[in-house]
Amino acid sequence: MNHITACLFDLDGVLVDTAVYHYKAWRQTAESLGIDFTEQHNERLKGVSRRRSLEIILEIGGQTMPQEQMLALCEQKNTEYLLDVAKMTPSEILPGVVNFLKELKAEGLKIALGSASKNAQLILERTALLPYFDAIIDGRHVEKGKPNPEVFLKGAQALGVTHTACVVFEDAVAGVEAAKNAGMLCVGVGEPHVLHQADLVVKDLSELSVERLRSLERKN
Ligand code: B16
Ligand code: MG
Repeated sequence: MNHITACLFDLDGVLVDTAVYHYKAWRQTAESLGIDFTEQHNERLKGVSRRRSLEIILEIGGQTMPQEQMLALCEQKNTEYLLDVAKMTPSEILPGVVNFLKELKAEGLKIALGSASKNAQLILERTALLPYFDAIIDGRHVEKGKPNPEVFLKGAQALGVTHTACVVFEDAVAGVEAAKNAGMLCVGVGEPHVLHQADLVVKDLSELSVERLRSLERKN
């Protein structure tokens, strides 16, 4: 294992949590189709692209529809979702995030975003997190969703580092798989029994420090 010089962060569930806004907007879409979409169903959408999210909702309702209508519904959902994103402030940043990003910067580590969201840049702007990032790879730049490693490999490339110099921070099972498929170290943010493929699992970023990353590097 190389010396860690770069950190790749997932956005939703790691730096901020907009799952409740996604849920509100998707529930409206589902209701308009007569589909009962519960909070438990919403768990299946975490880390998944907008398009795939709609496919899952249709699967839940046992429905199919033409591509054009799917595109229109994705647009409509996104318009609703953006009404809530527009109201976001730095108060919605998850615990420990700002301190950890500041420490990484101070220690000279590079920082990139690796998110499925096409709204990632806007969310980073609303929460004042954008200045910490050296590169942003998001839903606008990738063709294959997680667990495909594309988003993290492109992140490493944008930072000019090799995959073995990267550690990924992820809250979704598909995201942890994407990191491992990229041959990178992965810190899971959430429950150890769910994110068991990660090299280390924390509740939130307040449990992390550069020293903890160094000890992870020594173990691998
Ligand atoms: P958008 P992440 C993901 O963000 C969310 O977890 C997921 O629920 C959402 O469907 C996806 O972004 C696409 O978002 O509709 O804004 O393009 O966890 O990869 O940062
Ligand atoms: Mg996530």
